[in-house]
Amino acid sequence: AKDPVRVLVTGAAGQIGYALVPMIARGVMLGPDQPVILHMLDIPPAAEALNGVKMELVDAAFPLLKGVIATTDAVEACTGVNVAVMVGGFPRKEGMERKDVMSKNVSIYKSQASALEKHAAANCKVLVVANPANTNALILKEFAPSIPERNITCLTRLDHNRALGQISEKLNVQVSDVKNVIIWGNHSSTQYPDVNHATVNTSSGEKPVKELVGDDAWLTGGFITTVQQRGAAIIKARKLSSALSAASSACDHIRDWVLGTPQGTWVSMGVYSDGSYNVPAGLIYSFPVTCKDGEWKIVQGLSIDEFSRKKLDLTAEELSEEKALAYSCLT
Ligand code: NAX
Repeated sequence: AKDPVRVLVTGAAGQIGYALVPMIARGVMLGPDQPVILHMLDIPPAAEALNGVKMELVDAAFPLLKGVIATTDAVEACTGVNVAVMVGGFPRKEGMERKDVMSKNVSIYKSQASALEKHAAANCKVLVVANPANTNALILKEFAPSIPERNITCLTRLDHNRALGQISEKLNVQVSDVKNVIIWGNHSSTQYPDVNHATVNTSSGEKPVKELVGDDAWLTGGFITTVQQRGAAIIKARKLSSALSAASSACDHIRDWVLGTPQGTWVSMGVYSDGSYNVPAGLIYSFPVTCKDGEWKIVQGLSIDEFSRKKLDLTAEELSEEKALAYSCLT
Protein backbone atom coordinates (compact mmCIF):
# COMPACT_ATOMS: atom_id res chain seq x y z
CA ALA A 1 0.00 0.00 0.00
CA LYS A 2 1.09 3.59 -0.63
CA ASP A 3 2.30 5.80 2.22
CA PRO A 4 -0.26 8.42 3.19
CA VAL A 5 0.11 11.93 1.77
CA ARG A 6 -0.34 14.75 4.27
CA VAL A 7 -2.68 17.46 2.97
CA LEU A 8 -3.05 20.79 4.75
CA VAL A 9 -6.30 22.74 4.39
CA THR A 10 -6.29 26.17 6.03
CA GLY A 11 -9.62 27.84 6.77
CA ALA A 12 -10.97 24.30 7.08
CA ALA A 13 -13.93 25.33 9.26
CA GLY A 14 -15.23 27.62 6.50
CA GLN A 15 -17.60 26.95 3.62
CA ILE A 16 -15.06 25.78 1.05
CA GLY A 17 -13.24 23.77 3.70
CA TYR A 18 -16.43 21.92 4.57
CA ALA A 19 -16.93 20.91 0.94
CA LEU A 20 -13.25 20.21 0.30
CA VAL A 21 -12.14 17.95 3.14
CA PRO A 22 -14.58 15.12 2.32
CA MET A 23 -13.51 15.24 -1.33
CA ILE A 24 -9.87 14.87 -0.29
CA ALA A 25 -10.77 12.05 2.11
CA ARG A 26 -12.61 10.24 -0.71
CA GLY A 27 -9.64 10.32 -3.07
CA VAL A 28 -10.99 12.98 -5.43
CA MET A 29 -7.81 15.05 -5.13
CA LEU A 30 -5.03 12.46 -5.12
CA GLY A 31 -6.64 9.34 -6.52
CA PRO A 32 -8.76 6.44 -5.28
CA ASP A 33 -5.74 4.41 -4.10
CA GLN A 34 -3.89 7.20 -2.27
CA PRO A 35 -4.30 7.26 1.53
CA VAL A 36 -4.30 10.74 3.07
CA ILE A 37 -3.81 12.41 6.44
CA LEU A 38 -5.71 15.69 6.73
CA HIS A 39 -4.18 18.64 8.54
CA MET A 40 -6.85 21.25 9.19
CA LEU A 41 -6.02 24.77 10.38
CA ASP A 42 -8.34 27.54 11.43
CA ILE A 43 -8.28 30.43 13.91
CA PRO A 44 -9.35 30.25 17.59
CA PRO A 45 -12.89 31.68 17.09
CA ALA A 46 -13.53 28.77 14.70
CA ALA A 47 -11.82 26.08 16.82
CA GLU A 48 -15.03 24.49 18.04
CA ALA A 49 -16.55 24.38 14.56
CA LEU A 50 -13.28 22.92 13.26
CA ASN A 51 -13.49 20.18 15.84
CA GLY A 52 -17.03 19.48 14.64
CA VAL A 53 -15.70 18.99 11.11
CA LYS A 54 -13.14 16.55 12.50
CA MET A 55 -15.94 14.63 14.27
CA GLU A 56 -17.84 14.37 10.99
CA LEU A 57 -14.76 13.12 9.16
CA VAL A 58 -14.43 10.38 11.77
CA ASP A 59 -18.15 9.61 11.46
CA ALA A 60 -17.94 9.29 7.68
CA ALA A 61 -15.45 6.39 8.08
CA PHE A 62 -13.54 7.19 4.89
CA PRO A 63 -11.35 4.18 4.07
CA LEU A 64 -8.53 6.35 2.63
CA LEU A 65 -8.40 8.71 5.61
CA LYS A 66 -5.54 7.63 7.86
CA GLY A 67 -5.59 10.52 10.31
CA VAL A 68 -6.98 13.98 11.02
CA ILE A 69 -5.27 16.88 12.76
CA ALA A 70 -7.49 19.84 13.66
CA THR A 71 -5.56 22.72 15.12
CA THR A 72 -5.25 26.48 15.49
CA ASP A 73 -1.45 26.22 15.61
CA ALA A 74 0.13 26.96 12.23
CA VAL A 75 3.33 25.07 13.05
CA GLU A 76 1.48 21.91 14.03
CA ALA A 77 -0.72 22.26 10.93
CA CYS A 78 2.20 22.70 8.52
CA THR A 79 4.49 20.01 9.88
CA GLY A 80 5.34 17.38 7.29
CA VAL A 81 2.66 18.39 4.76
CA ASN A 82 3.14 17.36 1.12
CA VAL A 83 0.27 19.43 -0.27
CA ALA A 84 -0.99 22.73 1.18
CA VAL A 85 -4.35 24.18 0.15
CA MET A 86 -4.60 27.69 1.54
CA VAL A 87 -8.29 28.57 1.87
CA GLY A 88 -8.08 30.66 5.04
CA GLY A 89 -7.96 34.40 4.74
CA PHE A 90 -9.51 37.67 5.72
CA PRO A 91 -12.68 38.41 3.75
CA ARG A 92 -13.52 41.85 2.42
CA LYS A 93 -16.34 43.25 4.52
CA GLU A 94 -18.64 46.03 3.48
CA GLY A 95 -17.12 49.46 3.75
CA MET A 96 -13.56 48.14 4.06
CA GLU A 97 -10.79 49.72 2.04
CA ARG A 98 -8.89 47.48 -0.37
CA LYS A 99 -5.70 48.39 1.41
CA ASP A 100 -7.02 47.24 4.80
CA VAL A 101 -8.07 43.85 3.43
CA MET A 102 -4.77 43.50 1.61
CA SER A 103 -2.86 44.33 4.74
CA LYS A 104 -4.66 41.64 6.79
CA ASN A 105 -4.00 39.01 4.12
CA VAL A 106 -0.39 40.03 3.65
CA SER A 107 0.24 39.47 7.32
CA ILE A 108 -1.57 36.08 7.28
CA TYR A 109 0.32 34.89 4.17
CA LYS A 110 3.64 36.17 5.44
CA SER A 111 3.38 34.19 8.66
CA GLN A 112 1.94 31.06 7.06
CA ALA A 113 4.74 31.19 4.46
CA SER A 114 7.29 30.99 7.27
CA ALA A 115 5.49 28.09 8.93
CA LEU A 116 5.39 26.18 5.64
CA GLU A 117 8.98 26.97 4.79
CA LYS A 118 10.24 25.70 8.14
CA HIS A 119 7.95 22.73 8.68
CA ALA A 120 6.42 21.40 5.45
CA ALA A 121 7.84 18.33 3.69
CA ALA A 122 10.49 18.95 1.04
CA ASN A 123 8.89 19.67 -2.33
CA CYS A 124 5.52 20.59 -0.78
CA LYS A 125 3.06 21.78 -3.43
CA VAL A 126 1.08 24.88 -2.49
CA LEU A 127 -2.28 26.04 -3.87
CA VAL A 128 -3.65 29.39 -2.69
CA VAL A 129 -7.44 29.71 -2.93
CA ALA A 130 -8.11 32.64 -0.59
CA ASN A 131 -8.54 36.04 -2.20
CA PRO A 132 -6.78 38.00 -3.46
CA ALA A 133 -5.50 34.58 -4.56
CA ASN A 134 -2.73 35.59 -6.99
CA THR A 135 -1.27 38.19 -4.67
CA ASN A 136 -1.58 36.03 -1.55
CA ALA A 137 0.40 33.38 -3.46
CA LEU A 138 3.02 35.97 -4.40
CA ILE A 139 3.43 37.01 -0.77
CA LEU A 140 3.68 33.37 0.24
CA LYS A 141 6.41 32.89 -2.37
CA GLU A 142 8.34 35.94 -1.19
CA PHE A 143 8.35 34.79 2.43
CA ALA A 144 9.09 31.13 1.76
CA PRO A 145 12.24 31.55 -0.34
CA SER A 146 13.37 27.96 0.19
CA ILE A 147 10.20 26.56 -1.38
CA PRO A 148 10.84 26.38 -5.14
CA GLU A 149 8.75 29.03 -6.92
CA ARG A 150 7.33 26.39 -9.27
CA ASN A 151 5.68 24.84 -6.19
CA ILE A 152 3.56 27.91 -5.39
CA THR A 153 0.36 28.36 -7.38
CA CYS A 154 -3.09 29.90 -7.10
CA LEU A 155 -6.54 28.70 -8.10
CA THR A 156 -8.00 29.84 -11.42
CA ARG A 157 -9.29 26.37 -12.25
CA LEU A 158 -12.74 27.35 -11.03
CA ASP A 159 -12.81 30.11 -13.65
CA HIS A 160 -11.51 27.62 -16.23
CA ASN A 161 -14.24 25.13 -15.33
CA ARG A 162 -16.86 27.89 -15.43
CA ALA A 163 -15.74 28.70 -18.99
CA LEU A 164 -16.02 25.01 -19.98
CA GLY A 165 -19.49 24.96 -18.42
CA GLN A 166 -20.68 28.01 -20.34
CA ILE A 167 -19.48 26.59 -23.67
CA SER A 168 -21.09 23.25 -22.93
CA GLU A 169 -24.43 24.92 -22.14
CA LYS A 170 -24.27 27.17 -25.20
CA LEU A 171 -23.53 24.31 -27.62
CA ASN A 172 -25.54 21.71 -25.76
CA VAL A 173 -22.56 19.34 -25.65
CA GLN A 174 -21.03 17.35 -22.79
CA VAL A 175 -18.67 19.44 -20.70
CA SER A 176 -16.17 16.58 -20.89
CA ASP A 177 -16.04 17.05 -24.67
CA VAL A 178 -14.93 20.70 -24.35
CA LYS A 179 -11.27 21.49 -23.73
CA ASN A 180 -8.44 23.99 -23.93
CA VAL A 181 -10.18 27.16 -22.85
CA ILE A 182 -7.73 29.50 -21.12
CA ILE A 183 -8.04 31.81 -18.15
CA TRP A 184 -5.37 34.51 -18.37
CA GLY A 185 -4.32 36.69 -15.47
CA ASN A 186 -5.93 37.52 -12.19
CA HIS A 187 -8.64 35.58 -10.37
CA SER A 188 -10.80 38.71 -10.44
CA SER A 189 -13.20 40.40 -12.82
CA THR A 190 -10.27 41.44 -15.06
CA GLN A 191 -9.44 37.81 -15.86
CA TYR A 192 -9.60 36.98 -19.55
CA PRO A 193 -11.46 33.78 -20.46
CA ASP A 194 -10.14 32.95 -23.94
CA VAL A 195 -11.71 30.37 -26.27
CA ASN A 196 -9.59 31.08 -29.35
CA HIS A 197 -7.85 27.70 -29.03
CA ALA A 198 -10.66 25.72 -27.41
CA THR A 199 -12.16 22.69 -29.11
CA VAL A 200 -15.12 20.35 -28.84
CA ASN A 201 -14.87 16.64 -29.45
CA THR A 202 -17.68 15.82 -31.91
CA SER A 203 -18.69 12.67 -33.79
CA SER A 204 -16.77 14.06 -36.76
CA GLY A 205 -13.59 14.88 -34.82
CA GLU A 206 -12.32 17.91 -32.93
CA LYS A 207 -13.88 21.22 -33.95
CA PRO A 208 -12.93 24.74 -32.84
CA VAL A 209 -15.33 26.27 -30.34
CA LYS A 210 -15.29 29.51 -32.35
CA GLU A 211 -16.56 27.74 -35.44
CA LEU A 212 -19.27 25.81 -33.59
CA VAL A 213 -20.54 28.82 -31.66
CA GLY A 214 -20.43 31.03 -34.76
CA ASP A 215 -21.38 34.05 -32.67
CA ASP A 216 -18.31 36.25 -32.16
CA ALA A 217 -20.36 38.92 -30.42
CA TRP A 218 -21.20 36.42 -27.66
CA LEU A 219 -17.67 35.05 -27.43
CA THR A 220 -16.14 38.51 -27.07
CA GLY A 221 -19.01 39.86 -24.95
CA GLY A 222 -21.56 37.93 -22.92
CA PHE A 223 -19.42 34.83 -22.56
CA ILE A 224 -16.51 36.76 -21.09
CA THR A 225 -18.58 38.83 -18.68
CA THR A 226 -20.60 35.80 -17.55
CA VAL A 227 -17.41 33.95 -16.59
CA GLN A 228 -15.87 37.06 -15.02
CA GLN A 229 -19.02 37.78 -12.99
CA ARG A 230 -20.01 34.23 -12.15
CA GLY A 231 -18.81 34.49 -8.55
CA ALA A 232 -21.08 37.50 -7.98
CA ALA A 233 -24.02 35.69 -9.62
CA ILE A 234 -23.57 32.76 -7.22
CA ILE A 235 -23.51 35.11 -4.24
CA LYS A 236 -26.69 36.76 -5.47
CA ALA A 237 -28.45 33.41 -5.83
CA ARG A 238 -27.12 31.58 -2.78
CA LYS A 239 -26.43 34.53 -0.48
CA LEU A 240 -23.13 32.74 -0.02
CA SER A 241 -20.10 32.53 -2.27
CA SER A 242 -19.16 29.53 -4.41
CA ALA A 243 -18.10 26.62 -2.27
CA LEU A 244 -18.69 23.21 -3.81
CA SER A 245 -17.44 24.35 -7.21
CA ALA A 246 -14.38 25.98 -5.62
CA ALA A 247 -13.62 22.82 -3.65
CA SER A 248 -14.06 20.58 -6.68
CA SER A 249 -11.85 22.83 -8.81
CA ALA A 250 -9.15 22.86 -6.11
CA CYS A 251 -9.15 19.03 -6.33
CA ASP A 252 -8.89 19.24 -10.14
CA HIS A 253 -5.94 21.65 -9.84
CA ILE A 254 -3.93 19.43 -7.48
CA ARG A 255 -4.91 16.17 -9.21
CA ASP A 256 -3.77 17.35 -12.63
CA TRP A 257 -0.60 18.88 -11.18
CA VAL A 258 0.38 15.68 -9.35
CA LEU A 259 -0.99 13.04 -11.73
CA GLY A 260 -0.65 14.92 -15.04
CA THR A 261 -2.94 16.44 -17.67
CA PRO A 262 -4.32 14.20 -20.42
CA GLN A 263 -2.43 14.18 -23.73
CA GLY A 264 -3.48 17.16 -25.85
CA THR A 265 -5.23 18.95 -22.99
CA TRP A 266 -4.16 21.97 -21.02
CA VAL A 267 -5.65 23.58 -17.91
CA SER A 268 -5.34 27.02 -16.31
CA MET A 269 -3.19 27.59 -13.23
CA GLY A 270 -1.97 30.74 -11.52
CA VAL A 271 1.83 30.35 -11.63
CA TYR A 272 4.93 32.49 -11.25
CA SER A 273 5.38 34.32 -14.54
CA ASP A 274 8.65 33.82 -16.40
CA GLY A 275 7.75 36.46 -18.99
CA SER A 276 5.94 34.08 -21.35
CA TYR A 277 3.47 35.86 -23.67
CA ASN A 278 5.08 39.15 -22.60
CA VAL A 279 3.41 38.97 -19.23
CA PRO A 280 5.69 40.78 -16.77
CA ALA A 281 7.93 38.32 -14.92
CA GLY A 282 7.45 38.21 -11.17
CA LEU A 283 3.65 38.13 -11.04
CA ILE A 284 1.51 35.13 -10.16
CA TYR A 285 -0.55 35.05 -13.36
CA SER A 286 -2.92 32.45 -14.76
CA PHE A 287 -1.57 30.68 -17.87
CA PRO A 288 -2.46 27.58 -19.88
CA VAL A 289 -0.28 24.76 -18.55
CA THR A 290 0.29 21.08 -19.10
CA CYS A 291 1.49 18.88 -16.24
CA LYS A 292 3.68 15.80 -16.21
CA ASP A 293 5.60 14.01 -13.45
CA GLY A 294 4.43 16.56 -10.88
CA GLU A 295 5.63 19.62 -12.82
CA TRP A 296 3.62 22.21 -14.76
CA LYS A 297 4.82 23.85 -17.96
CA ILE A 298 3.33 26.91 -19.63
CA VAL A 299 1.94 26.06 -23.08
CA GLN A 300 4.06 28.03 -25.57
CA GLY A 301 3.48 29.41 -29.02
CA LEU A 302 -0.27 30.10 -28.96
CA SER A 303 -1.30 32.96 -31.23
CA ILE A 304 -2.59 36.03 -29.40
CA ASP A 305 -4.77 38.38 -31.44
CA GLU A 306 -5.05 42.10 -30.81
CA PHE A 307 -8.26 41.80 -28.77
CA SER A 308 -6.65 39.17 -26.54
CA ARG A 309 -3.41 41.14 -26.19
CA LYS A 310 -5.27 44.06 -24.64
CA LYS A 311 -7.07 41.75 -22.22
CA LEU A 312 -3.83 39.99 -21.20
CA ASP A 313 -2.22 43.38 -20.53
CA LEU A 314 -5.16 44.79 -18.61
CA THR A 315 -5.26 41.94 -16.10
CA ALA A 316 -1.43 42.08 -15.79
CA GLU A 317 -1.69 45.77 -14.95
CA GLU A 318 -4.19 45.01 -12.21
CA LEU A 319 -1.84 42.37 -10.79
CA SER A 320 1.09 44.80 -10.84
CA GLU A 321 -1.03 47.29 -8.90
CA GLU A 322 -2.05 44.61 -6.41
CA LYS A 323 1.58 43.66 -6.01
CA ALA A 324 2.54 47.27 -5.29
CA LEU A 325 -0.32 47.59 -2.80
CA ALA A 326 0.76 44.36 -1.07
CA TYR A 327 4.36 45.57 -0.82
CA SER A 328 3.19 48.90 0.58
CA CYS A 329 1.52 46.91 3.38
CA LEU A 330 4.86 45.35 4.34
CA THR A 331 6.49 48.57 5.46
P1 NAX B 1 -15.29 31.31 4.85
O1 NAX B 1 -15.31 32.66 5.49
O2 NAX B 1 -16.49 30.43 4.94
O3 NAX B 1 -14.05 30.48 5.45
C1 NAX B 1 -12.79 31.03 5.64
C2 NAX B 1 -12.19 30.35 6.85
O4 NAX B 1 -10.87 30.83 7.00
C3 NAX B 1 -12.94 30.68 8.15
O5 NAX B 1 -13.24 29.48 8.86
C4 NAX B 1 -11.93 31.52 8.92
O6 NAX B 1 -12.02 31.37 10.33
C5 NAX B 1 -10.62 30.98 8.38
N1 NAX B 1 -9.46 31.84 8.59
C6 NAX B 1 -9.40 33.19 8.67
N2 NAX B 1 -8.14 33.59 8.92
C7 NAX B 1 -7.39 32.48 9.00
C8 NAX B 1 -6.02 32.24 9.27
N3 NAX B 1 -5.19 33.25 9.50
N4 NAX B 1 -5.59 30.96 9.28
C9 NAX B 1 -6.43 29.93 9.07
N5 NAX B 1 -7.75 30.09 8.84
C10 NAX B 1 -8.22 31.34 8.81
O7 NAX B 1 -14.86 31.56 3.34
P2 NAX B 1 -14.98 30.56 2.09
O8 NAX B 1 -16.26 30.79 1.41
O9 NAX B 1 -14.61 29.20 2.53
O10 NAX B 1 -13.85 31.17 1.13
C11 NAX B 1 -12.49 31.09 1.47
C12 NAX B 1 -11.65 31.94 0.55
O11 NAX B 1 -11.72 31.49 -0.80
C13 NAX B 1 -12.08 33.40 0.50
O12 NAX B 1 -10.91 34.21 0.55
C14 NAX B 1 -12.72 33.52 -0.86
O13 NAX B 1 -12.67 34.85 -1.36
C15 NAX B 1 -11.87 32.59 -1.67
N6 NAX B 1 -12.43 32.09 -2.93
C16 NAX B 1 -11.58 31.89 -3.95
C17 NAX B 1 -11.95 31.33 -5.15
C18 NAX B 1 -10.98 31.06 -6.23
O14 NAX B 1 -11.41 30.59 -7.28
N7 NAX B 1 -9.68 31.34 -6.10
C19 NAX B 1 -13.38 31.01 -5.41
C20 NAX B 1 -14.17 30.82 -4.16
C21 NAX B 1 -13.85 31.78 -3.05
O15 NAX B 1 -14.53 32.97 -3.26
